[in-house]
Amino acid sequence: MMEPIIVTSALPYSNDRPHLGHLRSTYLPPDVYARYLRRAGRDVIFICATDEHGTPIALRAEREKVTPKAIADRYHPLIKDDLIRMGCSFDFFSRTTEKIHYETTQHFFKKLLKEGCIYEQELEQLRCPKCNKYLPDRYVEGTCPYCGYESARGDSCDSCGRYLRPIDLKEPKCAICGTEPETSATKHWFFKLTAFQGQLKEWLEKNEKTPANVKNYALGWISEGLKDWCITRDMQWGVPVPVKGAEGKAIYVWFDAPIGYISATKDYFLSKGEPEGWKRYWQGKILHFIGKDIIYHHAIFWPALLMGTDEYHAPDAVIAGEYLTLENKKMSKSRGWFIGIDDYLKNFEPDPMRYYLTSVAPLERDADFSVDEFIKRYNDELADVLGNFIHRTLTFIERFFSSAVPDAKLSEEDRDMLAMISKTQKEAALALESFKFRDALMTVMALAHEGNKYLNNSAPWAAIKTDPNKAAATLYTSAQLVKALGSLLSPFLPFTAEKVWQMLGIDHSVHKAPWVTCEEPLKAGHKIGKPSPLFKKIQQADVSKVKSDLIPFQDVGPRIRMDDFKKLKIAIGEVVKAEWVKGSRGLLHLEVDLGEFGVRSCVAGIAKYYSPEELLQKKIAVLTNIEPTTLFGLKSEVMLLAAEGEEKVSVLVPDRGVPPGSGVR
Ligand code: B3M
Ligand code: ZN
Repeated sequence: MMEPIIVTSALPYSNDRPHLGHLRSTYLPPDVYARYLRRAGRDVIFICATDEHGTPIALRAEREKVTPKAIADRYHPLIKDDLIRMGCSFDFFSRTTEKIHYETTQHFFKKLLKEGCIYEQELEQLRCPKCNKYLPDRYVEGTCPYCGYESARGDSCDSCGRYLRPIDLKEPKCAICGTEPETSATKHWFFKLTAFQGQLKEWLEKNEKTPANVKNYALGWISEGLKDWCITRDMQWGVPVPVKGAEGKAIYVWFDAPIGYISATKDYFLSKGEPEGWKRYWQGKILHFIGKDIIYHHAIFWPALLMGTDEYHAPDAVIAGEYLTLENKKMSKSRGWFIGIDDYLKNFEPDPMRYYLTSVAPLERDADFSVDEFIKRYNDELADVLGNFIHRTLTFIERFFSSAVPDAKLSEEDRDMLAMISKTQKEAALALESFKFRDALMTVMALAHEGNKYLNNSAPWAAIKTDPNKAAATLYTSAQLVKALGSLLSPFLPFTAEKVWQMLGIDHSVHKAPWVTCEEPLKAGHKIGKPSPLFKKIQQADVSKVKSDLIPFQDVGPRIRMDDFKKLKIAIGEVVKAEWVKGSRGLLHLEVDLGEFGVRSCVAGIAKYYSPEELLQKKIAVLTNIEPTTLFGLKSEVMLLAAEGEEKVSVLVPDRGVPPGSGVR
């Protein structure tokens, strides 16, 4: 019997929608892989779920004053929908708040306890005296002890990528109220990670499928020495710890999340009415696709848990996608510098992005998304090569041969061209089997390039008049190439591939056809469907629209609400008195007439740019509800607003005559 294979992608936290970085590292590669395996006739399932526990969700809930479950309920369908619309062909997409997940996680915990892999220990924890609660993981923010980054969180540092504990942070603060926490001892449960060092090392060294980036990181950590791992937290939200004396504690999210791979598989088979069906997959090949920031969790923690239970075997491969930058800058959700999948799909089809993200770089290298490069690849490769070849072939067959694949005597050149199909198929399959998705796609695209060249050289539009057999042979051959391209591109460009097969008049889905089908020729006389262009070229005139559709504002910082903007009371005032502030370096003292709000005093650091005379009688914009201060003994009640150019500074002057006191909105 064929070996069952389970493919998973990392479970997204259900507190935010996915963006292109997630797609590139975590969701697209396993989708391409699973799509290929299905067509290669393998017994594969592709499983995912939302990761609904932990401080990321609890904190967000706390800030919004709703329950964590409400946050999870809101994001689960959005995340699932974004990924599915992008073509991710999950067999099942579950949630870690399902009952089956709680049962499975608690079973794991109890089994590991029984096997002697879990022990209890008192531990110093941070506690917020004001919120009156313990502060696990992201409930604490502070300075990273390793790199000095000031916004490190209690579970990791975004700057140096290190795994942290709340007590490691320097200058810790409660993430909810900013209070400096106290320490207090509580009881916790630890997983004996240290006991698995040897086994993990052996597993990694022998593991042939796991790519080098993951292996090297993980072996490095093992050689530095592992520490036992605290797997419980003082918080309500999470899977309850299934032992006495653990009231008020939950299992740590990184203990339960990967177990979600198993419970989601169970959930899938429960939904099919085959409650035992999941087992064979977890006895078969296990392949996890993840982002590089969670290699530790998947190449150290998770395999050790699996080994410890004695019921499972460690994964056969952990494949980590590296980062994607946006226009060469790190993506950042908080600064608004990212492209959400949902935003992308508002204006574009999924396949061009799938093409770009797969072709731009191998998975184990960092890559950049640049709009210029996206347009270039779209136009030069998808439109000019692939789309053009397919469209010309089909329209010539329609025009010259009444939409029937012509019958012809083939030349050696035609046969050489046809031979490339089988070669391409084998090469692409080999690359796909070893997760070299870019190589596989490039191999298939090379076939399109060759086809395009062949069509140009054979010029059937001319040959039809002088040598009809040659035109027929060219188009017969080209039709086979089109069919093969549709077939071989199906893992990468699933929507396009289906359209190609439809236009060829093939009556079944390309996704259900065996992978080697591309080698079966369409018969002479086969009627094709109606051709239509696959990719409309992006014209020069549309480039700026594409840019504004895709690229977010540069670093505008966190968005504010209208309500917050309205708190700023800005008004126009006339400068009725202006003088230098004696003893200061750059200050002017102004008196500003604000009409019905009276004449107000303003001390402004603008003396380097304006003399008192220049400002006198000017109408300028000031913020009137700033906290008053005193500078050099002078009261400053309003704040002058000015534009800061690179070299010049300019006060803001209304363009038309408005009376002093006019509000600015
Ligand atoms: N939710 C972290 C992340 O989204 C986490 C992955 C869980 S995989 C078991 O990056
Ligand atoms: Zn607090």
